[in-house]
Order: sequence, then C-alpha cells, then structure tokens
Amino acid sequence: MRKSIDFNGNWSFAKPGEAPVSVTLPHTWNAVDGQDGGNDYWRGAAVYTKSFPKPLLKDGERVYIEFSGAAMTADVTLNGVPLAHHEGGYSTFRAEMTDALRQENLLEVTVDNGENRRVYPQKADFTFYGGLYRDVKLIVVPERHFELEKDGTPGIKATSVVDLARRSATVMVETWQNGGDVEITVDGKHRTVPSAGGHAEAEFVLENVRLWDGVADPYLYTASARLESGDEISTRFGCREIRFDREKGFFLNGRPYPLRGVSRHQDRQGMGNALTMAEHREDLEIIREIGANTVRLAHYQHAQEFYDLCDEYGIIVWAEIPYITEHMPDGRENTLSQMRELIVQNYNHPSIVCWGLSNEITASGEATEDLMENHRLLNDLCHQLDATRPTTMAHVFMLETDSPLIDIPDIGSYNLYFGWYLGELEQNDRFFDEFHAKFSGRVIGFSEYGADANPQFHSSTPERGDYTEEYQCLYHEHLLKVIRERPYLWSTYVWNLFDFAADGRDEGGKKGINQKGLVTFDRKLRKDTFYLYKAAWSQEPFVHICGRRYADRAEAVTQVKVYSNQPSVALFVDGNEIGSMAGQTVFTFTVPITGEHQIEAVAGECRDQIILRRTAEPNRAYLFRKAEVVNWFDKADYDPNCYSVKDTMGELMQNPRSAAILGKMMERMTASRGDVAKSASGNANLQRMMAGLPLESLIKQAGGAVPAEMVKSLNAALQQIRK
Ligand code: GCB
Repeated sequence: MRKSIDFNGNWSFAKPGEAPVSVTLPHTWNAVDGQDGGNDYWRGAAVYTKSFPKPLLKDGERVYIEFSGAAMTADVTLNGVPLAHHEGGYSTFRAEMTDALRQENLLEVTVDNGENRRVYPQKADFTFYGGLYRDVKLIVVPERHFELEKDGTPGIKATSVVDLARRSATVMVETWQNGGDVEITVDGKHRTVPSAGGHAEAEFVLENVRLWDGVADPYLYTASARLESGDEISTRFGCREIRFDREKGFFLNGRPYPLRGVSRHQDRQGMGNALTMAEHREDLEIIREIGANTVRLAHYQHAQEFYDLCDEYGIIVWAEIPYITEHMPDGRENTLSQMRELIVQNYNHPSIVCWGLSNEITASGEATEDLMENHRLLNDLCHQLDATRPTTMAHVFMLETDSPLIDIPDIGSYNLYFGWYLGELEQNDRFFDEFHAKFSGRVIGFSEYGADANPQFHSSTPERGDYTEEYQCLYHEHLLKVIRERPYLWSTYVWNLFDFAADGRDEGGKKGINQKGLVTFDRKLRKDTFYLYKAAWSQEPFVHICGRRYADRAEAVTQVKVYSNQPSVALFVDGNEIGSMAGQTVFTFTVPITGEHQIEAVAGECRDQIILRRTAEPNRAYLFRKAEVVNWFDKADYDPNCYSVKDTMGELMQNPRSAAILGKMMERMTASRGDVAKSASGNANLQRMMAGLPLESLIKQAGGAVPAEMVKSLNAALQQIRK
C-alpha cells in the first residue's frame, strides 16, 4: 500500500536577515512585490524549514518527499543531510528521505529565484515568483515500489495507437520499478509481466474503442499497475489520433478540428503563482465559457491539476518549457532537463498535442550556432522521449521567415503583434499569406497575438496605443477575420486570456501588469473582447452589448456594438426598436443619443442591457493620456529642410546624427513595455519593415511611452540637423 501525506502545513519561512514567519504552502514571497511594478521584486535565496516526527513505517517501507513546484532552484536537506538539488521552477521532483530520518526531524529547503545564467527563465515578460508555490507531499511506499525519482516520473506510461477504420486501439503500458512482477490492468483486462532491468511492459487491444474526442467527448481510460508488495499506481490516458496538415490545419480522429483558443499564464492578483485547485478550476471554467477548444500553457510547465482538467474537458494543450527571449550559452543543460521533465511527467495527458521548444528565442539576438545546436538537441530529445507528438516553436515576429531555425521543429508558429507594438493590422494578413505561399512544406500556426486594454479607458475613435477596450475590440475583430480566412493555421492563441504580472511594465495606467488579457488579473471582469471570441466560438446562445463601462458619451450619434453567436440581433433604445440586423458575430448599430438611455439588445431568447448618457464634454476619466499635448509643431519656425518627427524612420536612420537621436528615443520608448517592444526596436529586419513609417506615427503607437515634452525636445534636436 502506498500512502500520500499532505505536507503543506506548519512551515517556517525566512528571507536572509529577516525573522522567520509561519507559512502554509502553497507560498510565494513575491505575491505583492512581483505585481506592483518597478521591476524591483525580491529575487534571491530564502529558506523554508519544517520540523516533524518520524512517520510510522512498517517493515522496509521507504519515504519520499515530493515537490510539485519550487521556484526556481531548490536544495533540500534533512537533518543536515543533502537530499536533492533541483533546477527549474515548474516541474515535479522527489527525493528519498528514509535513511536520513530520525525520531524528530528538521527539513530545510533553500529556494532561490535569484539571477543566474544557467536556469531558465532569466529574461521574459512575466514575474519570476519565488517560493514553494505548489503542493508538497510525503509518499510512503513498500520496499518494492514503482520508480519515484527519475525526472519526477509518474512511474507508468501509456501509449495508444488508434486504428480509426477498425475503431480499435493498441495500448502499450510501461512501468518502472525496483523489481518484482507487475500486474497491469486496462479496461478490466489484467496482464502480469516480469520486471526486466527495472522495466515492464504489456500490450492491450481495445476493440470498439471510445475515443478521446476533444470537447465533444473527452473519454478517459485508466491504466493501473500493481506489485506483489502492494504498491499500486495508475494513470488516465486517452485514445486519439492527431495529424497536422499544411492546408487544412489540425485533425483530431480523422476530422479537421481547427484549434482556436487562448494562452494562459498561471498567476493571479494578490496570490502570485501560489494557487489552489479552486483557481485552476475557475480558469478552466473561463476557458470553457469562452468556447475555446485549445490552450497554450505558456511559458512553462503548469500544475498537474491543470493538465488533468484539460484532459477531462477535452481542451487541447500546447505545452512548453521556459526557454524564452534570450539564449544563454550556459543554459543548455537546463533546457534539456526541463524538457525531459515536462515530457516524462506529462506524457500520459491526451490533451497535450505538441512540445514547444522555445519562445521568441531570437528576441535578444541572432540565431547563433550555439542556439541552433541547443534547439537541435532539444528537438532530438523530444523525439526520443515521445514518438507520438510533434515539436513546435513560437517565433518572434521579426524572425526572418527563411531562418534555418524554422526548419528545426516539426511544425511552426509565429507570435505577431502587428497593429499593436508596430505596424498595421493588415500586416498580419500579408505575413501569413506570404509565408503560406512561399513555404509549401510547412505547417504554420499563430502562437500569439494581442493588444492591451485597461477597462477604465474608452474612446469612440479608438487608436492603437490608447489602451481602450474599444481598440482592443477593433484589433481582435480584425485578427478574428485573419484567422477565419486562413483555415490552414493549425492553431491560434490569443495573448492572453488573463491579465498577468510583469513587474517591469508600467503602461496603460497600471504598473506591473500586462493588460492583454480578455479577462482582468483578478478574473472578475470580462473585457468586451472576451465576448467577441465567445460569439465566435461558444455554442451557448448569448448576446452582449459592448461599452457598458463607457456610459458617458459626448457625441450626438454613437455606435453601439453587439457581439452574439445568434444569427440576428434587434436593438431597443428606451424600449423602442431602432433596428434589427442579420449577421455573424459583430452587429453594429448607429444610435442618436440625447439624455440618459436604456439600450437593450435582443437575440433569440437572449437579452442584454446597458445605460448610455449624452454628456456635454468627454469624460476625462476615460482617457489614458490626459495631460498629453499632441501638437508637436506649435513653433512657427519649423524648418522642412531639417529633420523632424515627420520624416520616415528610413530617412532618419540614414543620417548618423538623427539615427543616434532615434536610437536613444527607442530605448526610452520601450523601457517599460516588455521584451518584445525592446527587441523590436533594435531589430534590423523589423526596421526594414518599418522604414516607410513616419516617426510621429510610431510615437503615437507607443501608447504614451514618450511624453509630449520629450517629443518636443526630440523634434527640436532633429531640427538642428540639416538634410
Ligand atoms: C510576446 C511574448 C510574451 C509577452 C507578449 C507581450 O511575444 O511571448 O511573453 O508577454 O509578447 O505582451 O509583449
């Protein structure tokens, strides 16, 4: 018999030089300072200790300790005896403690999220919370038991191969143990097999197999294994066939199954990454509510509970390691160990369909030979550990499409931010059209796209960089069209379903938060864009009027936008129908307003209401850039023979003096907006794409990162340089 003992209670925690405090796990020390901006959250080594009496052990029983997440590295000692050193903050590891146990014990875990050049992530647009932020357990097993230590393995692996025509599946179950015969059971059938070299395997054929069929029918089987000693383990698995097609995208069980969904970061307002099942479940429910059939679990291994929920609800998963933003020559070993753990620990989840090697890895520099080699090794490792799933990568949008890096993974994917950080919305369309036409052999997906919105900000003339909900809506309406018109995209992921902490950010009226979420950081508010995707994806009938937080409007005639998955929508103003329209997803009405009005949308059985008010002046609380003076040319002595912000980037880059001024400004512009913006500014490929844009339009896109005063002095400096 195997016993699992909850070990979350009664810990003592101390940062260096501070008095210890009592904590209960899960715990992070960055729940507050990791989310308040300034990029100054505490990173370093802190110590967790716990005293406990020796557990009662029967003859020969062994005790292991299991950590489901210790960020980012951990050293475990028991009564002064070193038990484990683990690098990587997102995976499970276990260590045996039996021989170091005494009657009274002191367990010490030093957890370190300090900077180094070996363990990923070190540079990325999210907070690297430190702590023992997932469950800790003791596991008591008989002397003969299934493997617990190697790569945090579950000890059992199930591989199913489906024959769709015969409606059957062959299931190979493998186990690892320290000897003895193994009784393996699948679907009521038992097989007893010997352990050879610590490994046992048995094959089963399932006739009339019930497939794991995505959201429609995510049926799960169980494989269990038992030793004569009584040690027993089990895993759920699914029988499904996956395929990736260059023209038709993703196939599940022989049918096209377009993967349309969202990305998720795990953290929460006020909690950081120290979550319980309640938060995981709530996130999963929101994914179901929006109607997504896939989630990219970015940018690291998520909690086992979450992969389990995805299995249960049929949500397809992109899984990845935090090999992100910057290649570290000394980090190779760590990428390999994090990938090994990701695959070994998650192999049995039918929801997972690919392994992501890296994210935007060329964002901070060129694809050096060392970086290429690292990717080849990772790719080979994935194939060696898992012959059933392809590898993929999320490329940064300025990676040249003919880069040899793109040829390494089995299938590809791009993160594009045209229409947010830089460029025009239509560049998204052109990018995929050109890619698809040029590379006849490549399967391509859309791993990230998004725009920040603070639900406090509103505009009837939304513009890129204004952080309004209305611009986020416009942006995503366009991107939804891009995706609908390109069924070959094997998967698409909104960045992000939830706002998340990136302590280095300071923009859009909030410090420390990336606001590209469709839902706020506390999960309480669904931004209007959430309902755009719900209208596109969900089968549950509903209607939603946009702009409920944009009640005061200074215009006599305003636009009322309605999102619905119903075929037609009627709009009522103060009880009178002013129009009805048939369409798909987005329904836009023009509404004259005089005073306070009740606006109601009716679509089939569904209704929604908001209040709108005509005001004399625009409500300044809706504006992000309140103090901004946008007239940069108020001096009469503007000289067209000298450089100015009206010149294009290309022209300004040609003159060394104006190029130097531009460089300084770019540094300033991108300092608080995350790494994508930063690396975009220094990227030659992107600079080529942007060469035709006037500097002033780029400044507008920067979303207030360049204050008006600075633009003025910039312009004055440029005016000193003759063309
Ligand atoms: C990206 C990164 C992601 C960032 C996002 C952004 O491309 O992959 O980690 O959070 O851009 O919002 O800038």
